[in-house]
Amino acid sequence: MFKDKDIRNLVAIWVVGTLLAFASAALVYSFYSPAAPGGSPTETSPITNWIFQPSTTVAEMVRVNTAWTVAVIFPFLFAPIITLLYIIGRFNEKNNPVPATFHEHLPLEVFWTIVPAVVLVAMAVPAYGVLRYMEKPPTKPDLVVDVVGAQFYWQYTLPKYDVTVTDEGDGKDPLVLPVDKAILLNGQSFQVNHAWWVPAFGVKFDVIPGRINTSWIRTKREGSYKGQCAELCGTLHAYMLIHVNVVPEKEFYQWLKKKGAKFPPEEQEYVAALLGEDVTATALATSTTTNH
Ligand SMILES: [Cu+2]
Repeated sequence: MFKDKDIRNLVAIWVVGTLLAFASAALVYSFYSPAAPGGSPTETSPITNWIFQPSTTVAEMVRVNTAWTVAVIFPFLFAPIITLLYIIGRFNEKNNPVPATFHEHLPLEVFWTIVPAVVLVAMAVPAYGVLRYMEKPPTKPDLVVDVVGAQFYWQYTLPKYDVTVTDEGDGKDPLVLPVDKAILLNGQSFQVNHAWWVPAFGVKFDVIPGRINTSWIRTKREGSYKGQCAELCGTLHAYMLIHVNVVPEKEFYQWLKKKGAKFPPEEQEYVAALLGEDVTATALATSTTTNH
């Protein structure tokens, strides 16, 4: 017969299920513990080599949101399984020869309608906050990068400097970006849909022929970041790897220079000073080129 003791046991089971859920969330969260100082952000231990250290606020928010979602939904994994095992043991024919005859239980029906509804809201509200933040690109970006997906490589153009790089997936010609700058990404595609996905940036956005999709990043740490096309786009989809080197501003300008960048007039003096060059020589060289 169903007794008060059974109610107590079932409540205990759900409490344990919830605790297990929060323990799982803490475990998920701990996998992302910040990289050691000076270590590469993509350096991972064997157990976490499928996870990248977050390098942007967006990626951190995604990480927290993942742990929170796990904490909220995992009771619904653990508790019903333990409940089922308890009921199989406690109420089988041998242990419970005279079954109870009651049908329906209004408070219980109300309880298990309201609780999942509350859980859905508890997941939706923070997730929507993250989504709104990641979908709001900076109004005055420090740098604009055109990201073009092709079959089967990535091409990046920095229109301000008239520099284009092609990442064939081998990492020989990576995209180089300055650290801690608001960077707007304009995504396009030549033939078919691709998705530019760099987990450490918390960015995965579709690049689609005939339209421009935008995303943005502001990285907190220097390092070599890796990503991958995340849209099944054809035979060599798996080889559309992404390589992004995030470097200090000076190194970024050195890279631009090596790539034959055309610096806009208002930036020339700043760049020359940063790179420790003779300002007048640079200005002279520019005026000579414009005269021709
Ligand atoms: Cu692709």
